[in-house]
Amino acid sequence: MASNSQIENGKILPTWGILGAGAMGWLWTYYLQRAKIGTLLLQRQNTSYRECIIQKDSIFENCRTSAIKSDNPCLPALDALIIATKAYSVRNALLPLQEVLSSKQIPIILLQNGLGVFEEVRQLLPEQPILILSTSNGAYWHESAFLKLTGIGYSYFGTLDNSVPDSLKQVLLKQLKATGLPVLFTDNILKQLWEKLLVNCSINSLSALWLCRNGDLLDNRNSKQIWKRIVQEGVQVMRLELHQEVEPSEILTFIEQVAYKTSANYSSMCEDRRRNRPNEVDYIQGYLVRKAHQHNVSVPTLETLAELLKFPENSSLKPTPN
Ligand code: KPL
Repeated sequence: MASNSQIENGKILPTWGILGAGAMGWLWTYYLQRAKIGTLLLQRQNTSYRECIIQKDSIFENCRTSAIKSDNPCLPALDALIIATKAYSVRNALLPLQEVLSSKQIPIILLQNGLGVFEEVRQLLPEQPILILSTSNGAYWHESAFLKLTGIGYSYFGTLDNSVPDSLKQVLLKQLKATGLPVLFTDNILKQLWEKLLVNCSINSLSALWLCRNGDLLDNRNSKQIWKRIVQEGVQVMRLELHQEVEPSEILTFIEQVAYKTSANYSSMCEDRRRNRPNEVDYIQGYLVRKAHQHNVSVPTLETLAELLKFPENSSLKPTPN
């Protein structure tokens, strides 16, 4: 079995795998390494390491991680595996790993925007400990040259079923907190995921359609009006899904806070549009619309957004790499 254990002062450091070398995959690689956690990037290429330049404030740092081809059957015993691919790629990215992950019972941590991925992964790996990390950290690729970290938000950590023993939750939480990023454990991660879903429905939709930074939406009368409609529609579905009261004004304030904290950021959906790449509409706006239909709730604004955001299917532009 290939070993990737890193040793410091005679102590074996924990090692986390990262599947997906996009902005969020590198952001967590960078912060985990700062917490003295070894990282192993699972990738399509066959190289033994990968590098990336990270800009934080005005400082540039080189981040280097060990790497392995993701279908390598000799995957070392990882302490956890962060899945940082786009929501629509998770299933296919996990397929070659299905056997090794379930035989070693490696805990999986999902980072995706939107909802619906947990159920897909649970179907693939019925016994696996699966956790969710819902974050509002901002990061984007600056002219494909380096990754710019643009804002720190709270990350909520939890699970949607009882597949994870408390002791394991505590160990993973401690390691996540060691990154210095604000990470909170929650017993109600579904509420956080719905709040984030409405943030993504609001910020990502408009920034992708108008090709602007998150912060540009803040002083814009049109965006405020549309956000109100999104929240009014979304909250009705959210209440029915969570069986609990939800205050629209609190969600609106949260959306504004995230837009403010990540004002320099291009949202992930805006980035996808700029590169003419597929986006996560089916897991964000589309998910909400599907749930609304199940509950017979009318969501005309969200339906229109879900249709407008069908990129690149409706575009004649050619995709550009990264
Ligand atoms: O989740 C995001 C995204 O871009 O997908 C936010 C929090 C809106 C940051 O841009």
